[in-house]
Parts: sequence; structure tokens; C-alpha cells
Amino acid sequence: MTDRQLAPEVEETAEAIATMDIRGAATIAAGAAEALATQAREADANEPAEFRASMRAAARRLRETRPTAVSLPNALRYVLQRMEGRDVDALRRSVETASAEFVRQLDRAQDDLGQVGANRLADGDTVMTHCHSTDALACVEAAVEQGKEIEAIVKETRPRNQGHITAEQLRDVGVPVTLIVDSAARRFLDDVDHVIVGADSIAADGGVINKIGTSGLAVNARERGVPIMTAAQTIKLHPETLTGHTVEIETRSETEVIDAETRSSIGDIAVENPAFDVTPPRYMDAIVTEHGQFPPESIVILMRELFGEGAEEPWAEP
Ligand code: RI2
Repeated sequence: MTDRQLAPEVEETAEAIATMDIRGAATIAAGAAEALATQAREADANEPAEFRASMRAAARRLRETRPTAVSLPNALRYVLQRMEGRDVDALRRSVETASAEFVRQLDRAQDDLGQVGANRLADGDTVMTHCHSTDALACVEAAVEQGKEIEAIVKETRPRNQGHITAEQLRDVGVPVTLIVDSAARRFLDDVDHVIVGADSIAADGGVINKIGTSGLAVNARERGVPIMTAAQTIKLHPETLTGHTVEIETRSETEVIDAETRSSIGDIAVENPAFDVTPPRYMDAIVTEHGQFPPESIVILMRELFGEGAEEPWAEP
């Protein structure tokens, strides 16, 4: 199967995920599922085998864009495992139906976990956020809808300053926002009632893989006695970690950290830009999902229930 057989929209979505025009684990999952539906609609295949091969090729192209957020392979898995039918028309319909169903479930899961997270917040609380997570924001938004007054201290989250998106979206729902640089977090933790972060992946041991800086924030929160929760739909659970695999941490371009001119004016330096880190379960108070909240160490039970003992790769060539 060559790239020529991929719908142009699949290539566009893959490119947008890689460059982070489409970003955030849940948004990436929805984008990937919708791209598979587009591939199904546009695939120029006469035979079922040819159609299936083109769907697998599209899934592989989407899969290779970013390595850490497991919501991406979980979305591809959800859709491809439901691809069935004796002819191309039936196969096409099954993919379109599965994709639409997946996106609907994402929205519902986020609403449901928002309610659970909101129940942990009290009227008058101040929360601290890291990066931009639609799952974490859903908790704050639900608390506001419950009539609670919530304030937020928002970390800017270098290198891409995704805290700015969080600040804007919190202002849109009327939450007073104070923006701080990342290194000021410990100074402000004494003014905070809860830290809320999202997740790109959650490992079977309860480790939370999220935007770089989360683990340092969690350690500081624990030291200051501030509860920290991860808001994560179950598509963030990483089934491969059930069988001993580790989660690959994406390394991004050095230019996100420093521009070439400043770098050369400094001299001969190395620059590293890991996008994520792992927060050990002992530093996280709760993982909030659409199925309720869990102590991180018990998330493996939910993972087994939802994913069985491991993960298939339905995009692989048979
Ligand atoms: P939602 C983001 O990664 C952040 O790390 C965020 O916490 C996580 O995805 C989850 O986002 P990136 O794609 O799914 O910005 O909660 O690198 O929106």
C-alpha cells in the first residue's frame, strides 16, 4: 500500500497532529477517528481486502505522528476492531459508524468525568493547572456550572506556553485567572486547594504520563500538602503497559526551547526537549475518569476490565 492510496485529509490530519495544530490527547483521538472515517468514504477500493489494507495504511500513517498519547492508538484500535462486512459498502459503513460512535463517547466521557472531578472541588477553591487539558478543564467547568466559585493559578507551561490556552478558556467561563511562570509554582502552592492536570497516558502501575513538569509539580504539591488529581478519560489508559511495555516519551525539536540565533550567541551548548514526564503513583492523589475516581495504584483493575490482558495492533499487515 503506497501513500498515494491515502485520502489527502488523512495526510493533512497526520501532519496537523505532528506539528501540534491538532493537540491534546482527547482532541488527537477524535481527529484520528474522523480521519479514518474520511479514508473509508474516499477509499478507491473494489475488493474488501483492498479496502481493509487501505484502512490499515491510514491507521499506520496516523499512528506514526506522535508516540506518547495512547489515546491515538486506542482510537485507531476502537475503529478498526469494528470494521466488518462482506463487501466494501458494508465495511465503509461500519468504519463510519464506529468513528462517529467513538467521538460521541469521547464527549460523553469528558462530561461524566467533569462531574466527578467537580465533586472534589468546593465553593471558593483555587486550583492550579499545568499545560492545557480538556479533561482537566471539564472538571473546573462542571464545578462552575454547579454554582461553585473557583479561581485558577495557571502555569504558563514552557516551552509552548499551552497554559495561555487554559487561561483563555477559563476566562471564557468566568473563572478569575492568575498566570505564573513555571518556576513560581511552589511559591503559589500555599494559595491553592487542588492541583488538576490531564494525562497523555496512564500506565498499569498508576504512573501518569503528562506534559513535562507535571512530576515536579506533583512532588511539590505533596510536600506542601496540596491534593493533586489527574483528569483522564479511560482512552488514556495504556493497555500495552499491562504486558510490561513502557511508554515512549516524545522528544521534540530544540527550536521549541531556544531560537537558533540566541543559541549560537550563547556558544556550544546541548539542548534537550522531552515533551512529557512520568509522575509516580505515590505523588498522585486520584485519577478521575468517566467511571469514577481511582487511587492510581488501583487503575490496573479498570484497565484489565476495559482492555483485557493486552493490546492488539489491528493496523499491522497480516
Ligand atoms: P486532554 C496534552 O499534550 C497535555 O499534556 C495534556 O495534559 C494532555 O495532552 C491531555 O489533554 P499535548 O498534545 O486530552 O499538548 O485532556 O502535547 O485535552
